[in-house]
Amino acid sequence: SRTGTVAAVDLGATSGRVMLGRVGPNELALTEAARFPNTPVQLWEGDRSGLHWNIVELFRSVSDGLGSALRAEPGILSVGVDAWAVDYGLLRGGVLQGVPYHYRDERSAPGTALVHDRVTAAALYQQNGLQYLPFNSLYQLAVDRVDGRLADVDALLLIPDLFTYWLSGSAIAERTNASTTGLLTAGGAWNLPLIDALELPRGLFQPVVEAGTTVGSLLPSVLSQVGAGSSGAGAGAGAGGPARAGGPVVTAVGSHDTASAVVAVPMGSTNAAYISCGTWGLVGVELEHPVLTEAARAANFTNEGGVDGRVRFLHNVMGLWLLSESIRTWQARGIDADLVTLLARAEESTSPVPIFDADDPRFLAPGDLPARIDEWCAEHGVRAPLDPVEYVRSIVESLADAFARAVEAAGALSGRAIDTVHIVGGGARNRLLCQLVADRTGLPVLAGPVEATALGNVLVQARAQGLVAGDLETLRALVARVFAPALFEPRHAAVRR
Ligand code: LFR
Repeated sequence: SRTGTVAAVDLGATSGRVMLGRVGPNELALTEAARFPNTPVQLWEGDRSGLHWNIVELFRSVSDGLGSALRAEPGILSVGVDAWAVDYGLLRGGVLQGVPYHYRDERSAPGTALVHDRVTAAALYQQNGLQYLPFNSLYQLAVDRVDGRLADVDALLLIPDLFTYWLSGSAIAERTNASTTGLLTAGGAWNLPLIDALELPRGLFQPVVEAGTTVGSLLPSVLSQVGAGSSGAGAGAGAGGPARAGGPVVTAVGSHDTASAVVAVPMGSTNAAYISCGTWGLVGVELEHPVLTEAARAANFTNEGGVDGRVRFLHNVMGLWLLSESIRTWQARGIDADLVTLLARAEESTSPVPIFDADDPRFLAPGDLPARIDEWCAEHGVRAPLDPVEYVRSIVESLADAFARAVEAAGALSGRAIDTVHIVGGGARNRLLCQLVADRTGLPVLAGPVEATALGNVLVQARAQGLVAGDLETLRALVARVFAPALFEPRHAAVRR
């Protein structure tokens, strides 16, 4: 076996990055080639302002980032893209039609009734095992159909698949992310009876591929655009090992960012729970088979597709969005608010703060977040936080509370005796959060890696290239050796409300 380098494109709801992963039998190193903001944009649509992804700007950032990556390491073997779930672009004859919507856009509001009038929520859960989120693709598509946006299109590509298409020319639907549309069967095929029942055009849906599939090569037009003509990309045998003639291939990875993150959670046992904490806090366990009980549906637990056919049995908790959207609110008002400073002060403060329900759907939409916390407090007869430090502490305490409840539910619903909680993603950097999750669950918390999503993306590509071999447990053992997590022990027995 050999050592080689792959590039992971990882797009989150607030920022994206291109990471180089150098991988060998006993080696796993991650370096950042580029990092860029992902800022949504409001566009007037005749009677309201719609919230969209600035998708073309994002693609330019990705291309520039791949250019930097290829200059740093001309021998990159493969490129893979992961991004947030659910959202999609619509195409006609290979050309993007319209600007993809952001899942936080309010247009999807009527979608729930449109779908549930045809198929009940309980029947849907039996078929797709998904937790109810008002923006799941099938609800967005029901609205698009009624609004006429599906009339003249012939393909749907989920966000990472759209980037894969623009990089390689291949139109596919990677299975882990396709599972978040609500339109996939448990077996991983497009659910044609459901697609027909919702009167969605069958032709929109692209062939489902598994993570690890080579879908094509970087297009010559992309290579020349990034300043790495195919001669350049194929010629140099850089430090990463022999280059591929003709430039890197494009590999389907666990293209749902959460699926890639779960690949790199250094779990050592089936009794470990994970919290993939970025914009969202995805809390759950990995299973071999879905749990489709009425109790799981009532607790709003999802069975999303994982890499290697695993099931990501988890619940979406609001996540660091509560912090980022609060900061955005304060800054828009000219209040000098810096997250690092506020978190440091929140860690020192000891004054009791209100614990609100971080699961409340009122926190979904963009806008004044602190005002909605105030509203929740007023409705529940508790005092609202007084200043940004108290808000930050209140948010972190409330997230830890919601995480602990979700960990407990994940164990109970899946029949696992949870003994460890892993926190990966940006939240693993938040020491206050990690400690509070340990305290509230009464379980040891293992924090890190922060870049789990990029690592999972890299590892699936590396395995496809033969740089590493083995099942997810083998890959996780490698992560655990190289990125030893930080341990937070509970300071007291579990706090349960
Ligand atoms: C996390 C994530 C979640 C998904 C949400 C919306 O980035 O992908 O898993 O529920 O974003 O797509």
